[in-house]
Amino acid sequence: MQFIDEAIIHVKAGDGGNGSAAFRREDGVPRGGPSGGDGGNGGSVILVADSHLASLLDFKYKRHYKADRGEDGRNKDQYGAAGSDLTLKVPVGTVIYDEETNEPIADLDADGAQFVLAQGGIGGKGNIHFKTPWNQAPRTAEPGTPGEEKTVRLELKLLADVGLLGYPNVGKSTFISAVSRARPKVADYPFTTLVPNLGVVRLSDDRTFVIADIPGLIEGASDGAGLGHQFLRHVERCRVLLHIVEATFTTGPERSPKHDFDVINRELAHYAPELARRPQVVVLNKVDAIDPKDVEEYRREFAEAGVELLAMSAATRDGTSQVLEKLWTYVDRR
Ligand SMILES: Nc1nc2c(ncn2[C@@H]2O[C@H](COP(=O)(O)OP(=O)(O)OP(=O)(O)O)[C@@H](O)[C@H]2O)c(=O)[nH]1
Ligand SMILES: [Mg+2]
Repeated sequence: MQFIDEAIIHVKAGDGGNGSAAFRREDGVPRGGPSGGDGGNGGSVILVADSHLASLLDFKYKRHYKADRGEDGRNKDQYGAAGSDLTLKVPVGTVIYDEETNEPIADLDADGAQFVLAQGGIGGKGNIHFKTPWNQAPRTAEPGTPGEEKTVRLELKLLADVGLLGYPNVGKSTFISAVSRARPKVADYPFTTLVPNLGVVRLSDDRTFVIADIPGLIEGASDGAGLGHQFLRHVERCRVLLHIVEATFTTGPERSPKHDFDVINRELAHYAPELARRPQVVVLNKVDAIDPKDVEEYRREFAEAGVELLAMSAATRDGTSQVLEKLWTYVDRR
């Protein structure tokens, strides 16, 4: 299934129906009084978060949404029926932005959370309401008010406790496969992962958390290099980032764990300074394939910069449980 995490839609709530300005016409009632009923209220456009949805795909193909108008009021005191609301399901974690001002309007971050995106118009009053002792035959009836109309941007920001961060090919997907039941594609080339994946880690019955695997970042990602950095939105809500570096370097001669670490942190700061300040657990992966002496060398280099470097092999799972325990110390600060 295609993963779409951004969409712009236009919504229009139903207008209120007009009130009626009718008069009674009955045998034996020579000058019947006012009998025009009220217009019905227009339907609203409502967004509801639904955990069964994983992407904003539906909104890529259909962009205009309109709720029903309220019926007009009629003769014989009949009220117009209200227009039905239009309910649109969105994935949990959808944030709604005003397309013009770019201001966030709502964040549907829990299953079942609702938001009235466009309020239906109010039905106009019929002339039955305007009869007074000095005006027995009012011709006044109110028109319905228009339903709200707006253009909004929907953005899906996945809900995960831990976000994976790192260059392409360092073993992010291998790690999430090793520690959860998620099975993203793993391959020996960069940009294997094209869309985010979530995995649930179960340390024990009451210690579970969610990890988000996202596509790799490279130098210049903030200017669109590689797959760009827009996927970082999916780690924005994470409490802690697991920054994976590696030292076998199939992808570039100038690379080193510390070089990669610094580059990714620069890209992170370009994307959002706030995200760059999020706690990071840093781990050297693929230690099965390098000399243990090198591991110690890298540790020292990171320690000089004040960063603790863990070590693991996602392939053999050596060291992965220490990484998970370390992550848990950040996740468990609820
Ligand atoms: N020797 C060794 N190879 C590993 C280890 N972890 C991952 N690999 C290999 O490294 C390659 C890349 O692994 P992925 O998990 O796809 O890497 P990724 O970071 O998800 O890559 P992108 O999705 O492209 O960003 C694959 O060939 C893996 O088999 C490890 O611990 N040791
Ligand atoms: Mg991957």
